Amino acid sequence: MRFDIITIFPHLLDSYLAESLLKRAQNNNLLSINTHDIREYTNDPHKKVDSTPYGGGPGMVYQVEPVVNTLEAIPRSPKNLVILTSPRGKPFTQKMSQQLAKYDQLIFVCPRYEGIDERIKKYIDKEVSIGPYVLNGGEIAAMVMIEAISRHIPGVLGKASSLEEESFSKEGILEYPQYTRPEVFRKSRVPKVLLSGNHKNIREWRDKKSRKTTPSGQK
Ligand code: 6GU
Repeated sequence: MRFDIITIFPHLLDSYLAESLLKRAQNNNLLSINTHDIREYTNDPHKKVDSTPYGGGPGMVYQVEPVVNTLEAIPRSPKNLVILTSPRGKPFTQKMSQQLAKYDQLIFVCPRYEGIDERIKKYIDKEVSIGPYVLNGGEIAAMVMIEAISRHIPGVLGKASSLEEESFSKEGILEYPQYTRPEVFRKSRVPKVLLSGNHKNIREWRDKKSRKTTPSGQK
């Protein structure tokens, strides 16, 4: 699967990509993440990519031309989708992450400042938000989505079973609480049932706990 990120800060995510599981996934050719600097696609001698809004008002607005130039320079896979990151978009959910994982290529357009010239919409397939708050730019939002989507690509997670048992993926129910060594930490004990060796009881306990920890609205 191929991801493309259109941004004025192509290096913003470098350290994350160099350290995370996504690095290994890229080395194993399971996915590729490509950043594209909008400033490289402007005809402006000062590499300006934004301007003041028509009609007045505060802030700056991304110009449509350099963004479209960037978009058009990206090679397209047959099954691709262009996503605009925006607090006005459709809420990103686990379900959406599964649907988006079916594409060969996702291209994220990440505006900063006050936003982007509305005429970009002609080139956008889907507008997505990662939550009800406003970020300075869409780059981190794109990374959040890429990370959630990548987990559905076979081989990205270490063990196939980690996704199966993981939060949300089983009927949208969150994972049960986990414990490991030591048995006692500062008087705080591991629940007895987990030390009992009784697998039926353990399964029932985990099932009860995972239902309890799933926030309503996510069940
Ligand atoms: Cl996708 N972008 C921005 N700029 N702010 C957001 C967002 C996206 N999702 C929530 N807030």
